[in-house]
Amino acid sequence: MDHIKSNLSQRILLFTILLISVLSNPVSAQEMNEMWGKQSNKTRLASKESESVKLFRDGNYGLFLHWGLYSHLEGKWNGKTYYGIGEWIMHPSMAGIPVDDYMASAANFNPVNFDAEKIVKLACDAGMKYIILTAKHHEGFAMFHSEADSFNIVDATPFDRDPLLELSRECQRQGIGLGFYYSQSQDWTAPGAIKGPKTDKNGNEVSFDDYFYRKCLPQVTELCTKYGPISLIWFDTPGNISMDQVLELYNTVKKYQPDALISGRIGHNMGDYRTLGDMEIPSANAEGLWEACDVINDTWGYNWFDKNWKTPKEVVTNLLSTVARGGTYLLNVGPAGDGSMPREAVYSLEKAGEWIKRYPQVVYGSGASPWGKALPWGDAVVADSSLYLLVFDMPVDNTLYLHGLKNRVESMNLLNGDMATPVTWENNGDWLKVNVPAAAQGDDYVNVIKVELDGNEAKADTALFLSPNSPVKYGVEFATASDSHPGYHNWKEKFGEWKHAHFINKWGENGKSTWEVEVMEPGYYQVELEYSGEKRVVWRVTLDNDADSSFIQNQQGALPAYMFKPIGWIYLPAGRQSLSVSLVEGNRDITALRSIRLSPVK
Ligand code: JFZ
Repeated sequence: MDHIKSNLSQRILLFTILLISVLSNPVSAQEMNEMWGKQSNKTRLASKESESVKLFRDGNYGLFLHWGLYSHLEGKWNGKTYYGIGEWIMHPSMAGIPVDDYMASAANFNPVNFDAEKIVKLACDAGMKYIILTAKHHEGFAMFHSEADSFNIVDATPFDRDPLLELSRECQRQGIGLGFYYSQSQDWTAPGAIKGPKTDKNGNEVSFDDYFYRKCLPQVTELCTKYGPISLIWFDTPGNISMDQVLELYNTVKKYQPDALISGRIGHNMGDYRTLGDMEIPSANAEGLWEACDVINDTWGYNWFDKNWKTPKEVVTNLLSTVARGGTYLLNVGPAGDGSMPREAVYSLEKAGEWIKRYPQVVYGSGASPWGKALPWGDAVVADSSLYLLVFDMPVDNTLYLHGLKNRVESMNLLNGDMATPVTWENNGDWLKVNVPAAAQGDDYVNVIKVELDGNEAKADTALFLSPNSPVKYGVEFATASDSHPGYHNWKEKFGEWKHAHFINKWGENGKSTWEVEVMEPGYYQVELEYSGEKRVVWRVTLDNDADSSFIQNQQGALPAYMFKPIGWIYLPAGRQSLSVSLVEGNRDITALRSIRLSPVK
């Protein structure tokens, strides 16, 4: 992701140049910088809160549709299957389809089963509040009738309909928001664009400006003027597009659609909200307006072979985890080449939607957990002065432990639609023991317990805590690293399927990773470490605050992929403990520690 992180001094220089050059623009680079600089974007947008902001911030759940010419190729070219993200099939890292061949394949694209009414109804039934459709992806094919460029679904295929027109009408009729994805820099079939042909049809050299002013800007203008009110434009992969051009794009959208939000991937840190790395839900609460974008299987664009669907429960828990961190969940489904929605995706979305209809208060307009991170057995959100406990994995004894809630509890109820079953609880110093009724062991994906508080905003001590009846896992992002190197990386396993990890490597002589944890019940805890590396390593886990500095130490294998390995039992007394992990033997450079898991020994 180095291309995204711009070097500070370069940016200062750019700002200076742009201050002079763009003063005539409705939004100047300076204003942009101020917007993104000191204030969080939440503060900025709160002052002129638009419908789109409300939709995004309170709706909390949207449908992403990657649908294009690639969908009808469904991961296959000339009889060979390319396993990876479907919308990249043309790219040299996949099938490497020549521009002319790819463009010619449009003659066979005829998505006669596209049914905007059905798709919008599905999104509504699923509990989603807006839809974002790929108007043009990296391969340059427009899914709308574009006057600016004839490589589009109306002019280049036998399908004589404009899906964006149909979708925009249905979104308005059924009352949900609509946004468009537009690849502003990469266009693999447009001369001059990033990764596009270097010359035009006549062999003349063309520049990015040619592409930008002849195709990109006119098409974005079309999107903003031909389809009624839109909530959002989802720009992506800015590459090295200039700040001037980003401003032009930004101002063009705002000129015609002042209410529309613009994704952070427009470039140069502009845009109205942040999109996190693909397929990533952060582990700690994040401020401001942001979105996690996820996929219901492993590919954005449809592939015939990808049947790795997220279950309804996974959809629900991913959505809730995102909301509990303070974000909005955008979930992608790739419609097939005939325009239909994959049946399994429909199944998961509808089932998840039925759950959401029973518990709308924990999804819409609800806010982040006061604990700042996931809880051992699930998560928490707040809404209108109540706290909601979301139980993803109910402990076998139906008992939940919570540490550090600062508010007095007035009442607790296990919810199910309109039904509420009273829940009892016990206070024990900083700990709260919640006795969940057996009714919770039904077939619901997530149990919801409403906790009425003393009327004050929910506050909690954000210290890590160990549950006496369920395992907990804490990543190194919640630890302090000393004489070692904390880092974060993304990598692809299958092509285009991103994984993310915080890690600690480069272990010095005194290198360690230290977690401070609250222990309620003294006793033995099984310690497992998640790490990657090579050959063999020896780890030590020390109880720092113990007078005898008790520790456990053992050798384990190390592999290039992150894996959990058991280290042993450690005895933990009650109260605040400091646990340090250090590398005793092994490759000090590459051994990368990712997390610790502590399971009470019963
Ligand atoms: C991009 C596209 O290339 C991809 O095809 C899909 O549309 C996806 C939603 O977005 O891929 C990215 C862009 C940014 C990151 C990762 C994948 N990122 O910042 O981690």
